[in-house]
Amino acid sequence: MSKSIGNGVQFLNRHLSSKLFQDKESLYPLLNFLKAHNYKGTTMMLNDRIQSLRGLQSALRKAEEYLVSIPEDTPSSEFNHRFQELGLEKGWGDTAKRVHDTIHLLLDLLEAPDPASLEKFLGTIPMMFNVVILSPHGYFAQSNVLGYPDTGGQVVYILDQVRALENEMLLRIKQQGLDITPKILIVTRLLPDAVGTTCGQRLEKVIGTEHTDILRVPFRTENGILRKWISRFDVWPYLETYTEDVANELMREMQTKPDLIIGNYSDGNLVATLLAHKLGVTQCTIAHALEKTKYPNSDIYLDKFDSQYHFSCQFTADLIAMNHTDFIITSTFQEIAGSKDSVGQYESHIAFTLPDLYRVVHGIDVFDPKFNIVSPGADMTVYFPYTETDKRLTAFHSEIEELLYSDVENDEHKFVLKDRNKPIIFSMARLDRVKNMTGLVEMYGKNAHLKDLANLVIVAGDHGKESKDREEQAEFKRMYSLIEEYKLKGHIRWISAQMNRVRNGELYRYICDTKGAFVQPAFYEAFGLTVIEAMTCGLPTIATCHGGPAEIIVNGVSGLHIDPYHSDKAADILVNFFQKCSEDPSYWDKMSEGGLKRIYEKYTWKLYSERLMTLTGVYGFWKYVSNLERRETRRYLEMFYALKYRSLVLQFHWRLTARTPTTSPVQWGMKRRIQREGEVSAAL
Ligand code: UDP
Ligand code: LCN
Repeated sequence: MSKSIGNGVQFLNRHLSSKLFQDKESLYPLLNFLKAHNYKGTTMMLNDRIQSLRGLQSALRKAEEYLVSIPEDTPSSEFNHRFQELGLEKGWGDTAKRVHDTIHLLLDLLEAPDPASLEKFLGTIPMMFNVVILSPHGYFAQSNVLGYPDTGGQVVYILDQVRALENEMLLRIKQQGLDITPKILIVTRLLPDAVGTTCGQRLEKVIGTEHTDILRVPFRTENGILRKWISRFDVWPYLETYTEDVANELMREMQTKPDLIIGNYSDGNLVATLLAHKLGVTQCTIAHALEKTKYPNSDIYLDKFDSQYHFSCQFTADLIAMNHTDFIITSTFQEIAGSKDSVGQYESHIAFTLPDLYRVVHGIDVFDPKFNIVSPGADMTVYFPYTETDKRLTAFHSEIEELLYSDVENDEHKFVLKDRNKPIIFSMARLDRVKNMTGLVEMYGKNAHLKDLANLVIVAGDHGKESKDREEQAEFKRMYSLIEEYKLKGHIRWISAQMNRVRNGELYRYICDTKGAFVQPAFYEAFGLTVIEAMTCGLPTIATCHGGPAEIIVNGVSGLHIDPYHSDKAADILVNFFQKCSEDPSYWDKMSEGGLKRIYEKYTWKLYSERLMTLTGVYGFWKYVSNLERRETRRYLEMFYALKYRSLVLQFHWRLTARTPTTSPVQWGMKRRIQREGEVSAAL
């Protein structure tokens, strides 16, 4: 049923528990799974003393008998020895009570498997100590990068995700009664030309964590290391060699195979696929934004797009990754299956044609149980409601006032607002065409009434240096010409990308003080972290109806929707909002409170990390028991990668080098492997 889409783990649990229920024999995979469990060679859960289901049941009963005879809070270290003789190793819990609960769950499962107990049990057993998170394209760093081309929500998402995940991992390891130090590595590209960022540093500790680092590995070619930043659309020729280098660096840093590999965006998902395939590790993919839906008709007009965007490589990589992965996390339902008026990002990969290249007839199944909606949140220490006055960062107010209102024009801000008393329409995004910041300026400029009611403040691009990004350059020009055309001086403030997140948090709240609103006008927004941030600060949010915000916001309850393709109507919605607020100030409060309520219900990192741990347990088990069934798909994907993806990357490289007879990074990588290993198939 379509309402089950994105609830894969629930379906899987039902399926698995009914399979386990078939007969006694079908419980053996569970027994073998628990026996195979180990960390760096040390057995956990069950040891060799347990050889049969009957043996397992009897050991569990004996353990239960013992546990009821001792105080609940007895540390498991006091009876580990005794349990080892029964066949039970560490991992069941840290106290008698917890060990008892886990044993009880397993006994229940052995008697009558049911989906809820299975999920709970698989979520409880220790399975996640070493995690690799891939996000190859730069800039990935903790400061001075946000707002740069290609550098936005994905970086924020991952940095928040690892903090939440590390906490949850530490908590569970403690509760499992284990003494293991977890490790999370975010793997990205090392950029020797790091332009004032830390992107040239091999290893960087993630602030606010104990066991998480950013590991940077460079893109390498026959001619040495690639020094400069390149657009995310141009990374394809480097990824195969990159994967090999990453595999080596990982072994160096972790000294063991990771338990989970998470890919981010198309490039990270492809590298995750190659690595998970090579190492036999559970894989999770997070798309963030599938470009096919962001650029309308990019499939059918491939020839128009390909020279600039190389979508032939990207869409092929996406198909490979989404089919190879064990599970997919999405931020919303619409990302998978769209709505009644729009096609979902994954849904658009079911069937499509890349003219002269290939036709996809069964690209992905949106009903596949690998799909799970697990929504991110905003860091609540940075983004909190404007009403929490004692937490407010008032020390930033003079800087924020300078940013918004000073008479000076410099590299940080252009144009001056003439009336400080009006509410502010605020927007902040990378200066990508899809973000449609210029569209917002045009919409505002065209509507005299709106200009009367509110000021416009946008944060986008960098006035201080010329952008290397093609789209950004074009948007810069258009922005200046619109400001001129609609005579917006005095009404608009155009601020350069703002990289201080903590101050940005206070900026959203400062806009609340003006009784303003956050407007997100994108033609398509895959999810939209700025929407979440604004709502978490209590700033009423008016956002695009194309993509994530359509689901994040319930129109009229937790914010408002606008359609950027109907900009006159969108401007009227804004006019209406500010008019209503001036007639009845409680309307502003209603939108602010509605937004906050929505956030607390659905968009927090705590909910996210609990879910991710459970998914890793269930899909790890599923991978173990279903290995055979998936062999055919894997062979097909290997073929698709070797015959299609590689040849597309080669063509891209030839275009790049204007058909000069240089060796492409792919050919070079292959040549090296052939020399070393004596066979081509080693590539995968
Ligand atoms: N951001 C920022 N400064 C800027 C522009 C963006 O800090 O000048 C942050 C913003 O607060 C958000 C992220 O970058 O956390 C953008 O994420 P979103 O999901 O809105 O868009 P993306 O850039 O990922 O497409
Ligand atoms: C990429 C995007 O384009 C945004 O819509 C998302 O919010 C961001 O990644 C985080 O997933």
